[in-house]
Amino acid sequence: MTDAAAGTPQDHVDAHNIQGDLVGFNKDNQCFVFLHFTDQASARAFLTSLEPNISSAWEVRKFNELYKQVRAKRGGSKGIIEASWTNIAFSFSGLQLLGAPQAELLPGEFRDGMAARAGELGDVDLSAPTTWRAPFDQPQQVHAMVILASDSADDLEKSYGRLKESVDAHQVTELLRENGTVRPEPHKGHEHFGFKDGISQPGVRGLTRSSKDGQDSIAAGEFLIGHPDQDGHVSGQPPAVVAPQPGDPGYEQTPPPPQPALPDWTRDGSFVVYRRLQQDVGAFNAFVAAKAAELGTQPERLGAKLMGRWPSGAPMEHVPGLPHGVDPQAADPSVEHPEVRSDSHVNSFTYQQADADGQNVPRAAHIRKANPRDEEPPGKPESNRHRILRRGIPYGTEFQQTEPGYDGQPVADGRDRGLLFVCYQSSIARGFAFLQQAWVNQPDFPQGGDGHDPIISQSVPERSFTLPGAEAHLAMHRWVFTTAGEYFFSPSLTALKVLAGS
Ligand code: N7H
Repeated sequence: MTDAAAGTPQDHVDAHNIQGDLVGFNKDNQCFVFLHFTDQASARAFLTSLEPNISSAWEVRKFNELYKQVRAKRGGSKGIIEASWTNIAFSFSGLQLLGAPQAELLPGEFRDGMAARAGELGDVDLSAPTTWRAPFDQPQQVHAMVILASDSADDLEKSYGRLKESVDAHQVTELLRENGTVRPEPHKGHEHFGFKDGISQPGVRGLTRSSKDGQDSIAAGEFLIGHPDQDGHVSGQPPAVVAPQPGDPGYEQTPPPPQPALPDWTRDGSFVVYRRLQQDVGAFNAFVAAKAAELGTQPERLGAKLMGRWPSGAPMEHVPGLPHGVDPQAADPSVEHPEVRSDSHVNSFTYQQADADGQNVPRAAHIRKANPRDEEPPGKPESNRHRILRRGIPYGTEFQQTEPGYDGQPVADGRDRGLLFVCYQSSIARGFAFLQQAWVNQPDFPQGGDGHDPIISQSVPERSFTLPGAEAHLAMHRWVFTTAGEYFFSPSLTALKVLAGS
């Protein structure tokens, strides 16, 4: 296993100054509380009261390491050591109200917000912002998102109670509370479609260790402002402009306007995408069952082809150490070989050498679209310029086998379930928005006719998916709908003091 936290002196990241969810709260219970501030003075007073409770990346990382050690020593996981965490992030309107210096220099997509960029994300018709849950149908209202996370539901309520006291004492309005919980056993760690999630995460050089073999250690500047990125360029700084010379292409043209540097206080901060994604489990299951019967295959195998992993999380690609006779795309290899789900195997695969044509993992499968790894195009260096840190959690009730699909109709709370998707990156344009627009929603990425991401692509009512081997092109409906979302900024702990005016 690699020690990615080590890095070189240039990779040093001050974990005490970074909010903790960037390294991953990993809690069974979380809530997202969306706030509206009345005026600058009361917003700053609220922030001053909250600031001592904000958990740093150092605390969360230390706790997570200790938790792992204690669990390995004692076995089992329940109740060994526990902690509750609090973080806060702001929308552009929230930063403006707080009087954040030079806020106008923040990137355009962040200033506009997710709803205003719905067209480029494919959030139209059933995913259009006009259909989003309040208050996200009026996005300027949402000034801040507080994230609370605890091991137990009781502890989460205690944290929420403390937050509520502070909210009420400072004339802050709570607009909405969204609750996320991991699914009950035996589905813990699995999303509502039944797949194990949270397996493949990049390590952040200078901050987190890679916990699994085959997991890339990515430059901190891909996730945090003010650090070298994968190309060695400091995130948030304008790219070096090389003046064109006579004879260079474009010499006669007017050069593009220089890109300003982000304000100093953004250093050690990160942009956060919050997206409430509703999952129509009935429709997904019905599609997989009907298509599998048509193609003469097992529903579980077809579902795994759409995802790129088996529901257990086992890879569909062959991984080192798996016996040669085993074909991981024919049946879940972890049934016979549970070790394939261990840290040394579960993420240890690439695509280009062994599976360029997608016979094992189709090129449009969710995990391959969202992270093509070494696949050409786009190639590993380019793939690694579009990595995100996923920190989401499921919401909603358990699906009952007798439930029908949503059929485009509004869904009552008892049947509303999905993912509170959260991800961190130093540039939303290059991170989440790029993935959604340029790869996931594009049927010709990575190659002509590969199809749409069957899980999260938006925009088109009829989507297609090319299944090599079966030589089938599957027409798919949509099973994931955007029902709310916003872009936020998670400032450093030092910047929180600046924003609080202290
Ligand atoms: Fe996805 N799911 O639970 O079914 N995702 N995702 N995702 N996703 C992944 O490898 C899922 C969403 C990525 O490095 C797994 O950790 C669902 C969005 C990326 O190999 C599973 C939803 C975006 C990866 C799911 C959803 C991404 C990934 C396999 C929405 C970004 C890592 C487990 C309802 C735009 C790929 C794992 C890699 C993996 C699910 C949303 C991105 C099971 C249900 C919006 C980068």
